[in-house]
Parts: sequence; C-alpha cells; structure tokens
Amino acid sequence: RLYAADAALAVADEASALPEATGDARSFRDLILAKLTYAVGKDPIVARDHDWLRALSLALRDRIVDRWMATTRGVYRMGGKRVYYFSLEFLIGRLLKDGLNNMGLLGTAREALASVGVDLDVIAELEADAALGNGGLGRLAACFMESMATVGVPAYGYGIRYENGLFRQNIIDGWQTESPENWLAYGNPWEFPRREVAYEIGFGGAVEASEGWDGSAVHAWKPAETVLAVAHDTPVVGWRGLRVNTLRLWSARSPDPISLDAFNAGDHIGALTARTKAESISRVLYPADSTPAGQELRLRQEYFFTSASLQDLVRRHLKQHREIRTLAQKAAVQLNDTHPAIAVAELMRILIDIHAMSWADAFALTRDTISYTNHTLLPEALESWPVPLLERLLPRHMQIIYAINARVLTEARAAGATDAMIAAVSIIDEGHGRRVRMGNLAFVGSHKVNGVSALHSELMKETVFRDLNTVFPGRITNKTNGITPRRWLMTANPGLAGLLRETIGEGFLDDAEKLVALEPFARDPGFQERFAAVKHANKARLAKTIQQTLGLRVDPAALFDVQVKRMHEYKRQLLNILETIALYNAIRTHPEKDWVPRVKVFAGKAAASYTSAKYIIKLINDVAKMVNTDPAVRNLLKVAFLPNYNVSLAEVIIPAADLSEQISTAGMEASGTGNMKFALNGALTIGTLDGANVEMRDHVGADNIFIFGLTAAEVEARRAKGLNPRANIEADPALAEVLDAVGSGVFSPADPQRHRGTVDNLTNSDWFLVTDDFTSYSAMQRRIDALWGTPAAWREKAILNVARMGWFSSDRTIRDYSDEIWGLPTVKVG
Ligand code: B1H
Repeated sequence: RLYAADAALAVADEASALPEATGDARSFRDLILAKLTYAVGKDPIVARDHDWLRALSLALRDRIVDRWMATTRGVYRMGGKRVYYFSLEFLIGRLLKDGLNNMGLLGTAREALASVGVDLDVIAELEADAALGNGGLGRLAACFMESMATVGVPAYGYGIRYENGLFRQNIIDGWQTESPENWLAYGNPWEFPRREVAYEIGFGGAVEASEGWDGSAVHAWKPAETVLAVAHDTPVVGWRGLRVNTLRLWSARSPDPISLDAFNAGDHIGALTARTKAESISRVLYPADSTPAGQELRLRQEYFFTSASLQDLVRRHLKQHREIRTLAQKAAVQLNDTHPAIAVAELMRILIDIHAMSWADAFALTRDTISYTNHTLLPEALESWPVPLLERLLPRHMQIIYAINARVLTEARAAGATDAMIAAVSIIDEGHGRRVRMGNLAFVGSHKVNGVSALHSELMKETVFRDLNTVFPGRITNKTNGITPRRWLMTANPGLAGLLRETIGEGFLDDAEKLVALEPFARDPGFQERFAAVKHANKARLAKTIQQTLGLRVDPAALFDVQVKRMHEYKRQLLNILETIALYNAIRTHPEKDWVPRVKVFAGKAAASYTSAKYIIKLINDVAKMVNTDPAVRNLLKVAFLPNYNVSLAEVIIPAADLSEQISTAGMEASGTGNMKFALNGALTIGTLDGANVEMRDHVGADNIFIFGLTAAEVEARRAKGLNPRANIEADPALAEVLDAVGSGVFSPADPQRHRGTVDNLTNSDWFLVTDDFTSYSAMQRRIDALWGTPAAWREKAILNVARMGWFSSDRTIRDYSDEIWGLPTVKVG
C-alpha cells in the first residue's frame, strides 16, 4: 500500500484544476516521507491521518521557507520601504491548501499522498482553523497579508498569538453556548518560535523628569511591571510562490516564571500568580465584534503588541539604516482600526525619550510613518479609554497624549475652529467622564486616514470625523476592501476555477480583472449548463454538510439563500427570519401556488454577552424546528442554522450559495467582504445600498443585483424625524401576522413569552429599521422567486457577477494603499 508503483505517480491528477509550477510528485513524496520519519517520528506503517497532515505541512513549509529566505534577503538588499500591518486580529483559517495552491503544489501533493494511500482532502480537513479574529476586520487582515506577498509589497503583519482564538459555538437546544477553541492542541506546523526575539513591555509605575544637557526636560518612564513579548513567525506565501512575507505574532511571557520565595513558603499557587497575570495577555481573543470590550486586559493587549512591534521595527530600521530620522522613508505602519492606536504615543515616546528627538521632529516623523484605517462608525464601537486607567497603566503615554492634544487644539483654533469644533476634535472626551478617544488620537497621528468603502469614507467625513476633516482637509481617503481570489475562488471553488480556466484561459489567475473575458459566455447555453453543474456540485457538498451536522435533508435543486456573518442587530438576520416566517405563512395559506423551493442557510456567532443577538439565534432555530417538520410546506422551505461559523465553513458555504443576503441597515455596515466572496462565486446579492454593496452594484450592473430598502440618507432622515414601527406594522398585514405569531409563542409553544422581548423591541423602537424595510425586502424576495423560474436569466446574471467582480480582489486594494498611502511600488503578477 505504501510504496505504490511509481507509475501511479505519473497519472495526471484530474482533480486539480490549477496550474502546477514546480510539481514533481515523486520528490515531494520523498520529502513527505522524510518529514514523517524524522520530524514526526512515525513509521509510515503506523502513521495516522494527523501524522500525515503534519508531515505534509512540514514538507510544504520547507518549500515555502526557501522562497521566504530569498524574499527576505532580496528586500534587505534593496534597502526599500517595508509595510507593517498592525492588527489585533488575523483571521487566517487553514493554511495548507492555500499554501499548496500558491506554491503550485496542490496537484503534486495530492498525487504524492495518493501514492502512499492517503487522501489529501481527508487530511486537509483535520487542520485547525486559526481563528485569531472575530469577523470581517480580522479576515481582511489575512487577505491583505496574502495580497501583499502577491503584489510584491514587503510586509510584516504584527499581532498577538492568542492561545485561544475565537470561541467555539455550540448550539444546544437552539441556544448558543460557547466553549474555548484550542487551535494549538496538535501543535502549529507553520510557526517558528523566536525565543531570541523578545522585548520588554512595561506597565504602570511612574515618570521621572530630569533636566537635559540643554536645559530641556527629559522623561524616563519607570514601569512597575514588565512582560516579555516573544515573537512567533509564520511565512505568508503569495500567489505563484514568488514572494513570502512574515506574520509575526507576539506571545506574552513572564520575566519571572515562578516566585521561589512564595513557593518555598508553601504558597504554590501564589508562586505562579505573577506569571499567570503576565501570560494572560496573549491568552484569549476578545470575542466582541464591532463593540469594544473596554476592560483593562484589552488595553494591555493593545499596548503589548503595539509596543513590541514598534520596538521590533525600530530595531530593524536602525540595524539596517543606522539613522532614526529616515524611519518614515523605510517603514509604513498601518493601524487596523484603533486597536493599535496607542502606537502614536508609543512611537513618540521611543523617538523623544529614547532617541532624544525634538517634539516637532518626532511628531512629523510619527505622522509620516503612521496611517489609520477606520472600520466602523457605530458610536458604541468607537474605542475610548478612561483617563484614570491610561494614567495608571501608561503614565508616560498619557502625558504625551495631553501634549499632542494641546498642540492639535492650538492648530485647530488657529484654523478658526469654534468651541464646538474644538470639543469634537479634542483627543479627550470631556463629556463622558474624561476619556481618551482612540480614533482622534489615531487621526491626528496619521498622514492618511481611510475608510473601507466609498459610502463609508464619505460618511466618515460627515459624522465621526467631520470636524477633524475640516481642520485636516484631505487626510481622509477611501480604500474599498477586497478579498483574495486565491482562497475565495481558486481553493474554495476549484470546480469553478477549473471551468473558468478552460473557458477564458489563465489570465484571471494573475489578474482577477481579466475575469471580464467571461462576459461573452454569460448567455451561452453550453457554458450556462457547465456553470450550473459546478454550482450544483457545490450545493450537493453543502447539502451533505447540512445532513451531517443537523440531520436535515435539503434538496440541492432548491434555491440556496444564505446569510452567514457575525450575529448583530444592524446586520438584520432578524429581517431575514421574519420574512422567512412570512413565506412560511404564505405557503401554508396558498398551498396551490407555484412556490420556489428554498433552503435558508444561516450561520454566525454572537458575542457571548450580546443577549438580543442570542435570542435571534434561538428564534432562527425555533423557526427551523417547526418549518422543517411541517408536512404542509412539502419541502418547499427548509431552514438550517449551521453551528460554529468560521473560515473553513465559509469555504464550503459560499461556493454553494445562489442568493447572498447583505441586508444591513443602510449606513451601518462599513463595507462587508462576505458580499464580495459570494458574488465572485456566482451568487446573486439581495442587499441594501450599504457599504461596498453600492460599488458592487456599480460594477456588476443594477440589473444583476437585487437592491431594496432605504438609503443611508433616508435612514438618517427617519431616525431624525422619529421612527414609527407601529405604523409600518399596521401597513403590512403579513408583517403584523408574523410578529403576532412570534410574540405569542407560535414558534416557542413550551415558552410562549420567549420572543416577546424581540417583538416588543421591534414594535416600540426598531433602531435598525427592520419594519421600515420589511415590505420592500419581501417584495424583492418574490421577484427573486420569479427570476429563479427562468434559469437561463438567473444564470446569465450569476455569470456576469463572476465576470465583473475582479475589481474586488484585495490585490487591487493593496495596490491602492501602496500608491496612495504607503508610497511603495507594486509589481504585476504572472
Ligand atoms: C468591523 C469591527 C470591529 N468594523 C471592534 N469594526 C472589534 C470592531 O473586538 N472588537 O472590539 C472587532 C471588530 N469590525 C468590520 O470590518 C466592518 O463591520 C465590516 O463592514 C468591514 O467589512 C470589516 C473590514 O473592513
């Protein structure tokens, strides 16, 4: 079984649709066997699937490392600028298939493993899903890392090596419960611990001021506590394996692993307290999405990784260039939201207190080095820290923030700012018990501040940063998000990628915008058939997953209508499930009608403390229970809530979708990136004019996307005038019927009051305008049913979506950042 005839290796691998650059299955098999023997320590005869996974991963890693060293050496020799992407989240998911694909080794690995009787797809499923992020913000960072390696931007990603990533979601009797996710349980073959790369991170203590040689004040921070940040490096390989960048994640270590005094005195637990406290910093990812945690540990995490990263890049800069003054020419620091915004004060501290730079020079250099991306306008999501907390934890930084603020306010006054403008521009929020606004700190310390979609960037100028935009005109710029087509098309949907290659050639693999070559095939009946067959196969695969996880049978011929994303009121999963109930009622009332069979797929995690979101999960599951077993709906409607949504599950769900739900209250979703993944995989979008949906409509054409509901301006106007959900409910009898049913316990007979709160909230306040948009949403769903009845028309639109989504490649986004923020060249791929 093990040493199959070499002839077997010569058999072309038909399963792989992708080009092979360096494929040599025989030598790769030998490498895998060597890893299995000498690194895993297993005889092939007894090796288990996990052993093979590790051996394969290490074999691939060897190949990647060769390119990594070459890239790193090349970058050093060029002496050019590097990008440092600071992010508290990197939602990277699994790395094996993506790495194989980018290295051109997917078919080779499949063949090599097959020759020893191992199925690549089986072992690939065993890889842990690295969920070091919550949702879109963290996944964006992961897509950016891959795109930077692809387009030749020398980059380091800096973040935290959380021991426990985002919690695992269990659905028990329809309720979400959380348990810890342990992605490191089987070790992590991709990372290289760098025990020698460690920095001291201080907390607390006091600032000592003395007089410098020229009479100026010199400040020295004497922290009361120190934690060590230890580097762990993961290579990030770009498309075609041409360049490899580094993801450097910091792990917290105590400088004193044990207090021997306490231990010897018999206090065995107390002997470890300091260590436990220090190491808790990199213990667990905060699971709040779009709402900051606000606890001290979170601030410690933020400062911990920001300080370590700045120390690291300053050390690298000085080692190579000797001169701190050239920092901004050689380093671009991108802050992924405000989570690392303390970088502004920390870099100032390093420049002034350690490198003795003048205030003015230091501030100019800081501003030239740093730029900041805003990801949300939700007022409750804007980070701010109580002044007393910052003063206690980071006393020197608090001084520096005050000093920055004083100068900014002087500048603003000189520019003619009114008192109200001064209050808005100030880094200190005096209105809520004195807090430090991290968005304002990031803004004033950056040369560019960007939003993540055209609409969002415009709203930034009108809302949170209106006055800062007046004082610093031109600083705000837009960089519409993107997604990497390697993971989200090639590896997640090899069937479609293969069909595209056969149809339009390989150009799109290097440049996603070449997908436009598909346009002439949109109406071609032969192509439509093949396109539909790929979609059907993907749906059959998802149907199998649904059957296995939920025991629910769904028909792959039905319309797969999918909403997967974090559970949040503004994303309006509630709108979707209420409309599902309306459809259910309608099917029961009019069984004679020609209904389109639909499968409603939901998945997503709610923050553990987000009660109303958890009730929405329960409602979806309550509805599923009733609908899925009601003989009256004759399989015309199924509802599936898939537990534990993560990157790996997304890779199964997205290629199988017919309809993509992007239905947030307009003005509230900064961009969305799931929307792009679905459309690229040939799903049609039902959505509001929110975030990047607006630009998707512009690209795919208004005829090829289903836009409904209020615009951002209309939402604002209604809120200003006062919402009137009761009038909305009265005006739509179907909605009234749905709310009656939910509120009176039709879907929760054992606990009729269960969803009363949800219904009362909608009836009395409805901040997210669910009742305002219900009628137009519902009407649009019926238009979608009608289109589904004409497969040729549906397919044409789906194909045009694929053809026109190339612009949403994160390669394009990264080129935009490089041109307009970082001042770096990029290379053409291929
Ligand atoms: C986004 C967050 C976020 N915006 C706070 N803001 C967090 C805020 O743990 N926290 O405290 C975590 C995450 N995430 C998302 O970013 C936007 O909602 C999406 O619309 C956008 O597509 C994504 C990437 O830009």
